[in-house]
Amino acid sequence: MTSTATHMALTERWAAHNYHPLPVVLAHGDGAWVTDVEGRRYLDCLAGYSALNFGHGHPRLLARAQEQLGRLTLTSRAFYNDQLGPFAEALGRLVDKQVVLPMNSGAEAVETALKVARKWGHEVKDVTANRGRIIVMDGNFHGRTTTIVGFSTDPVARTGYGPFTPGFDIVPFGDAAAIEATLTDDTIAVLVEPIQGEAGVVIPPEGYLQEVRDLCDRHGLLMVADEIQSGLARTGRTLAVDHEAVTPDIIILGKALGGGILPVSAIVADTDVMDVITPGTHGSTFGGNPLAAAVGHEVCLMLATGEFQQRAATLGQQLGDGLRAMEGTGVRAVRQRGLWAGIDVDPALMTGRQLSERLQERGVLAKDTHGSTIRLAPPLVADADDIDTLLTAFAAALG
Ligand code: IF1
Repeated sequence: MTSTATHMALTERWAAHNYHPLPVVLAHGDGAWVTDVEGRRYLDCLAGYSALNFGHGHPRLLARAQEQLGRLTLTSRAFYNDQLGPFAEALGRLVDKQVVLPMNSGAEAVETALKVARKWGHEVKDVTANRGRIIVMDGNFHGRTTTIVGFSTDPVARTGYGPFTPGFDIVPFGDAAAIEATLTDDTIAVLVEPIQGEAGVVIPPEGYLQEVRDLCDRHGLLMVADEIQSGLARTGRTLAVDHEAVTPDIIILGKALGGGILPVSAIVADTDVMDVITPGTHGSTFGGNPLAAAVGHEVCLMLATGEFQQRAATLGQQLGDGLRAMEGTGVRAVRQRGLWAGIDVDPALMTGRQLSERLQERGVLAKDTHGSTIRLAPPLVADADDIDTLLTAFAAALG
């Protein structure tokens, strides 16, 4: 069966569940652009949900991966490999943390952060074993495991998957006082996306992250930042928390850490937190494998120059200015930080899904988050002409 026929068969199956992926079958990627099986080119403004910050097939990342493919790709955690050390050192230096615990998917890294926080709560904060509680945010998205969807506030993500893991309290995002009002003696951590991606690039009030940091210090809680989507230059800084100069206790990374080539995730922290994980009490088959470590190392070296952070800031300003100029003509709200934007369009005009279809017709691939909100996240290797192309297509799609 051809790939298109397979796609059509899947599309029919999914349609029965009212799930309709965009009718496009991609075959080739090149920088910020992709080509479908019919040879049509699109500007990729989903970018793997920010896993493709460096674009499709970045030559430096491909070269590093291809070199490592021929050397050593997997050893298991029982044996050390010569790529893991340089990766951990470069990542720790990039985000100013002492210890790196490498995993594979983002959800695995989030689960690892939850385990570390719980063990820290019991062994360091002296909360009774199995009673530690973690505060999470309304509108959160941290992955798809049953523990994680158990504290989701999206019925689509969680319905039918119970029973769920206990020990989580949900508060409104952006409201530090709500955290203060909810915490108890058993609270051990606050888990927050510095900017909520799936919720529609929701940026909290200025100073919120500092307020969370301060209340965690006051109450002896761990501040855990999920930077899987917001991190690694997407918002114009290495991490989204850098916009407030806030230092979380645990930083969760993924997506772009794998260079758009393979799954690489990690949690980073200092020894006072990470040392609760003793050798052999956590791990995974592929976590820290030499191929992932080689690519992750190259990603960290590329981010160390600040080039991609600057690109995201400059191109993001161009994107944001262009989108804000459309406010009042179909655009109701624009939330933008770096090369990452959430746009609410007038529901009377069209849904986010309809807008993504109209953008596809005009050579731009993007994905709605919900209702009449669409997220734009081009690869950071896009250029000013690409952003102009995007803005022109966006204005035409609204017309
Ligand atoms: C899907 C959403 C985005 C994430 C944050 C952890 C993870 C994600 C902040 C888990 C993953 C992906 C998952 C993918 C679609 C996409 C997504 F729509 F689901 F919510 F980006 F917004 N923390 N997000 O954004 O990482 O295990 O996937 O590697 O599941 O539909 P993962």
